[in-house]
Amino acid sequence: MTNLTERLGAQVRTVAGRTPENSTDYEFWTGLSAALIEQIADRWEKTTQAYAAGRQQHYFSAEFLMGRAMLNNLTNLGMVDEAKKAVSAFGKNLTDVLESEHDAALGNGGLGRLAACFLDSCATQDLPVTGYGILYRYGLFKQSFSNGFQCEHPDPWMEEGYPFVIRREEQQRIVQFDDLTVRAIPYDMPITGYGTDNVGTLRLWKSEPMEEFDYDAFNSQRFTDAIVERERVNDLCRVLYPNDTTYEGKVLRVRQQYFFVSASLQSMVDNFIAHHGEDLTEFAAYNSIQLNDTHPVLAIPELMRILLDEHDLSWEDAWNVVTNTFAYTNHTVLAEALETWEYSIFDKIFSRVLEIIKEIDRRFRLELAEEGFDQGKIDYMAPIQSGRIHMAWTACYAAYSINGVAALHTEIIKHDTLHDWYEIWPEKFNNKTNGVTPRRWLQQCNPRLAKLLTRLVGSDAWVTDLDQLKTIESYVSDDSVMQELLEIKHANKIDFAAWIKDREGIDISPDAIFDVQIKRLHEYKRQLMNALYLLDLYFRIKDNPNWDLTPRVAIFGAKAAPGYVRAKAIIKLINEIARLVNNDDEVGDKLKVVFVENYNVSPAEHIIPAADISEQISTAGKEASGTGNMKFMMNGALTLGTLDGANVEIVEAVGHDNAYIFGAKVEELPALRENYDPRYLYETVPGLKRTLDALTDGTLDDGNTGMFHDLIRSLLESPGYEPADLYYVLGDFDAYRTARDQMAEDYRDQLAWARMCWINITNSGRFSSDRTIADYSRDVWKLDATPIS
Ligand code: 26Q
Repeated sequence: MTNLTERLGAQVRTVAGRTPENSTDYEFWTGLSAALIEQIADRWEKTTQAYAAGRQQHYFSAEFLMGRAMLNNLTNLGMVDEAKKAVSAFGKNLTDVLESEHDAALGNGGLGRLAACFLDSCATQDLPVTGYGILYRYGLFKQSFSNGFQCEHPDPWMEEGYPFVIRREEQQRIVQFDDLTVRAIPYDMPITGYGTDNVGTLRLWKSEPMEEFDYDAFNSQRFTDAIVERERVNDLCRVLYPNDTTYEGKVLRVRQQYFFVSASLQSMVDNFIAHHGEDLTEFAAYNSIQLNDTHPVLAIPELMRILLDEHDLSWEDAWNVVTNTFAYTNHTVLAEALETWEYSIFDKIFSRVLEIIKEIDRRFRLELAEEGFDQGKIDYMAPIQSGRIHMAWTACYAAYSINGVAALHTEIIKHDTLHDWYEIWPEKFNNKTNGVTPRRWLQQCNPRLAKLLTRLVGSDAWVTDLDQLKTIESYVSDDSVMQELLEIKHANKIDFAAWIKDREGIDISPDAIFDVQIKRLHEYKRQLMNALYLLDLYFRIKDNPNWDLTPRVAIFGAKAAPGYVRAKAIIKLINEIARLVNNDDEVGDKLKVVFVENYNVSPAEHIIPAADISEQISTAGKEASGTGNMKFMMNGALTLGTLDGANVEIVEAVGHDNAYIFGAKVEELPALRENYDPRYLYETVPGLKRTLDALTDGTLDDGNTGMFHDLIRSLLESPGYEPADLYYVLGDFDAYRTARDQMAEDYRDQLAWARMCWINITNSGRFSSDRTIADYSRDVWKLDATPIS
């Protein structure tokens, strides 16, 4: 069959067991997915075979935050219009069908979404790169609010079937723990690229019991033991850990890590032997592995184990392979996020791996002692230290490349977090500023703007070469184009207002400034400072009911780790502020506060194209890069932010006139901290006292939990082990307010505003993940493009 309508009809019948006319949107989604897989099957196999024969890159990540797959695949294959027609032939609407897809939320936030953008860019550039991770049965928890408090619910995202992963039964491997043996079954997801026949792969591993049923045990008194044993294995991949900052030493988590790296390495080694023979000393000539943070660092001792125990290499030969195979990306400078594991855990569940780590540690100590380093330094840097295994230290020792994710962040790891390693091995360190895919984050989520860009560029070349946008920067002085840009943003805001009305039941005016902060909830990201600004603004409106201010809508989206009490308090606070503000008739449309429930990839695709302001207000030095900041920029929102992470490079690209930058700089903070007195600011900064007092004087209600008192305490009192207001919220508050007030004034001049937006859009080229991947590929991975046609 050639016609998509016919194929779709047949697929829907197969899935639904009834006529397409009476099938649901979700059944259409399933049917359309099947038609899509059918379309790419042959090319996918051809790509896999082509990549298997040459030098390959492998991206190891505990998280891939893929979001929805359908629109991305349809766009990449140039099938959107065809799909629209096919779906409407049965009286359905493609938008509804697309909206019925679940998000694959196999990640927490930035790190997992970065991995997804990278796969998109690798496929688009025909690069032989494969992703490896875990097929979690439950993705990141679903969030709901109950009386303003966050509640968490499981997300069984593929329970109703998910056609975009294919089980590869015949490629299963066995992963051996001391106390447990499991089968690892790969589920492969095709990764299509834009304008190419190549189809890459994301390989997600699922754990299963060695035998489906232990019949002997079932047929005896040990029936329940057999069930428990089965569940122990199934538990392995059951859930994604929802912490994205504070490290938690859970045994199940380290099992997950070992499970997926062991299975992945086995399949890589087998592939090497099949194509290049038994001499594994050549392994690194054909394979390189990027470690997405420390979560897959166990791959280092595990590859040693495979080479030593299963292929009889000498320690020296094996270590030579390993140190030419691994590259490590660091994503954080927060001390509490650095992964270390208790020695005794390793001893219990993979003692052979521990033995190997001990030998790595012994040789490390020897090597440094020979170089004349003092014992204190050696003890600090060694992989094993006071009964704990340091994953980052191990990675730094073994990896041939160590990179940060934005220029500022790389400087910080070189001179602070990892400075001892930098002193010894400066040549390993490099920067790879993050990027985001312009396919999903511009072309697909903002079709109106995409159309304008294509018209002005003269083609869709910008979709795979975002630097092309620079060539249309000069339209900044063409008022009719600027007018068109304003109309596009306005139309996006109308769509978004309807989406919010439907989802949250709140009316917002598309004429207001849409001021957005969407990201995980963390104290360093300072959603609290944003909330305090809104409360202060509310009081100023109440003081001055005739104030002719530009109407504002503050939009939040954020999940808090379930155990992060203070983050959950901030969510409750924002919801209470929303309740206060949104129900005050005197305030009306001047200010609305919206907290989007269950923020995820697909809500982001609705929010970002409608945003006017991108809040990027982390304490300087704390946000490694940020990637939301880049998505907003591409869609013509202005950054209101600190000089942190990639904001620094965004300002470099657009100039200070086209962003709102405020607050303490990273190099100023130590001196500012010396005599820092948040209580004095509380007393003296106009409006601050009344705003903070409102948290505890009955204006806002924390449901008698005491959580708002705790927030105040965190700002004003030191618990002893850390200073008061660790994230400098009160220190930056006044500068933040000034910048944000100024922004709202500037918004009145719409043409001038449009020009700033245009400069942002047309200078966003360097924040395409295509640029990031080209950099990795050239400097670190040493890969050649491998087009199949
Ligand atoms: C570690 C141990 C145990 C359980 C969970 C974790 C864990 C899981 C996820 C630790 C960290 C994460 C995620 C971190 C993350 O998303 N970092 C962000 O990475 C982005 C991509 O580089 C950057 O843009 C952000 O600045 C950074 O915060």
